[in-house]
Amino acid sequence: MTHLQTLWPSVALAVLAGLGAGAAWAQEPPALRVGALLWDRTEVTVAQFARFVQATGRVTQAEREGGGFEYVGGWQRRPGWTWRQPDGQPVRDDVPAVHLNFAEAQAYCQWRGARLPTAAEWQSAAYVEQRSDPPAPFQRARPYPYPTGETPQGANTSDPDPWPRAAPAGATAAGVNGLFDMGANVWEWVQDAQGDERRTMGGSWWYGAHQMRADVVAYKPASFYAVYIGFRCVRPVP
Ligand SMILES: [Ca+2]
Repeated sequence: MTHLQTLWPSVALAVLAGLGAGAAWAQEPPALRVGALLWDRTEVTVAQFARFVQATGRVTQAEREGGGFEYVGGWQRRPGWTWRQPDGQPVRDDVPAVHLNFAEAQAYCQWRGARLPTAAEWQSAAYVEQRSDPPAPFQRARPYPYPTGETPQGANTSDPDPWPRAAPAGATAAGVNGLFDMGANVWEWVQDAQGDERRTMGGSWWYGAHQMRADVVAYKPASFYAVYIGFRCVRPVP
């Protein structure tokens, strides 16, 4: 590979930004079209959330309150565990941003000109293949029991797999509609409310594959934050 080819992605983005396409556009995370929406292809990462914090100065509730939570025979607060360091240790910046409550997830999406999906939108994208010519084994218009397809294979659950904790973006198998980690890795906040609680979708690396299924209904207090809860954003197709 030549030096020029190696530089191509960053040069292309820098040139486009310089031409007035806009830095915000250049920094949009990879997205895929499903129906009328563009979906973040992966859960929002530490690197992506860092841009929001850099731009807004936002300090999260987990940071203010001394760290996020992990479930070990009950919810335990973990000092120093925040979106910057989900497990309290320096990490690569393409793991999911977690320890974020519903309002923080929503604020991030709004900053990007996007929003959190609804549960119905999320389920449509996660379980019903909508690409016109999907790669095998996926078939257009077919509903699947798991966001990974007919089986949960390739997802990051608590079942044996290469990832003891959260997996980096794009490391697991691409699922229905080409999206990564709709099933497992981290739970994903969506808009649907029940009193002071908000719904979370898809299960996480802490759970077995059953939590990835479409009939699972899970709500959490909107002000809660934990090592297993992240999110992704959607926006209308321009
Ligand atoms: Ca997920």
